[in-house]
Amino acid sequence: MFKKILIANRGEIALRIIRACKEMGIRTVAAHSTADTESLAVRFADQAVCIGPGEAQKSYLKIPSLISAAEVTNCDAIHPGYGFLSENAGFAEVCGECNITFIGPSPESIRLMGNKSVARETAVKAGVPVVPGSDGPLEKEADAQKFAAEIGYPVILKASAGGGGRGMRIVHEESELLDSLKIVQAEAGAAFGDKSIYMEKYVTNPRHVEIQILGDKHGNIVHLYERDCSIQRRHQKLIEEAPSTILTEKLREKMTAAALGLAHHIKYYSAGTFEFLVDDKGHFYFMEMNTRVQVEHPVTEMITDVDIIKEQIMVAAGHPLSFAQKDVNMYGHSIECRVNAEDPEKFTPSAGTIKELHMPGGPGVRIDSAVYQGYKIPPYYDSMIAKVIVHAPTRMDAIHRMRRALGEFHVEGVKTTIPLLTRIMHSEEFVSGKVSTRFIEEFLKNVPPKQ
Ligand code: MV4
Repeated sequence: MFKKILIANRGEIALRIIRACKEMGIRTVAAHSTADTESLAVRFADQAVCIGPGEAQKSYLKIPSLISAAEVTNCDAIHPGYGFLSENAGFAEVCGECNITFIGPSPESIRLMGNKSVARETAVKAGVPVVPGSDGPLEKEADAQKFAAEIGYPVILKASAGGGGRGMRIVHEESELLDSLKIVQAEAGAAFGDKSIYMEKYVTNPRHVEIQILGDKHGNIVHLYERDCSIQRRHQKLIEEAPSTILTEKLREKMTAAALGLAHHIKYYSAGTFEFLVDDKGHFYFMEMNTRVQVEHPVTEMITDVDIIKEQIMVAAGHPLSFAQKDVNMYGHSIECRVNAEDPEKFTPSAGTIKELHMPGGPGVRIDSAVYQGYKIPPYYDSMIAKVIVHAPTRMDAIHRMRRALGEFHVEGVKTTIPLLTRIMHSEEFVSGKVSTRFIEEFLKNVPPKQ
């Protein structure tokens, strides 16, 4: 097993990894920016190394600084968390060359799934359903017109190097197609240095359902069921839950089998997530794969009792998974609310100092957070200050528990999304399980903001 792990991340996920390491008897080094000197990760890790200034480009994204930090502190592995370098194949490769284990999948898996067009073609080869669309990137304008006419409008243009909602555009009719193509190409070139674009039929009002998997380096792969992440705004998830209210047992079996098939096809190891769209007829389509641990992983931990971070560390060290598929059960219902420090109506960040803080507790409530009373939120990073995760026997019990937990959450000094989350937890739409990727848009339209 590893003796010491460098954590190449910050905030609640850095703390989550430190907690797993402590329980496993592994020492930790927090690599941090000057903006995070007062962070709980720095305080709770065994050691800390400053790797640069607040701007992520000069610290959390700076590969040479992270490798040096790992070398001078004698770390034998690096955990990248999510975001930052977690899906950077080059970083995973450099770690390997320096004899430091990257706690994640192989660089080849990251590269393969990082190109969304290649990921789509790979899914097709593995027999996993995808939305009708172009086989590979669009080469010529005429191809784009031909494909769109074949599959029918609306279509969606996506940058091969995009993902997570970045670099995509919906096209409603033929007259918009060529202009849209040029815009997405230019945007993709500027943002990713890769202008290649592919096309899909646009699925209206879908649900976002993802399947969590875990694989080891011996070819064992298990799934940990699904998460429904349909409640998002501008591709930022607000609420996640498991199980999904729209999966029948039959559909769940098909989707988990598809995820396992694709994972075996690419010889995947570590934690990973297959993202699917599900339409109102119960058809599901592979969208993309996330080759990292995700923000919303606690929802899965609550319903399965599997510690995803510990398993990720174990398999990175070459150990087999500690359990088999037959040992995994799903029980009860879990909901996660992301609490962001932002104006909940305008969704603009609200930086500042947390003057007063009380976080919820009690039965079935888990808080993943790295803030404390007196903490000054740095302006450089995302605005999430806590995740409130509940677990209860039924979905309605979980909703009651989340209402209770949000009611106990008290923050002063910064505006948060707690009032919006509370309103959603009390809304008929959420309670009835009729969520979709248009939920927030419709919700904010129908329910005027409280004065
Ligand atoms: C789509 C789609 C409809 N049709 N693809 C957004 C994130 C990225 N992973 C894929 N996304 C979408 N791809 C087709 N062919 C709609 C979305 C989408 C979406 C998906 C999940 C959750 C929220 C969303 C919000 C807008 C668009």
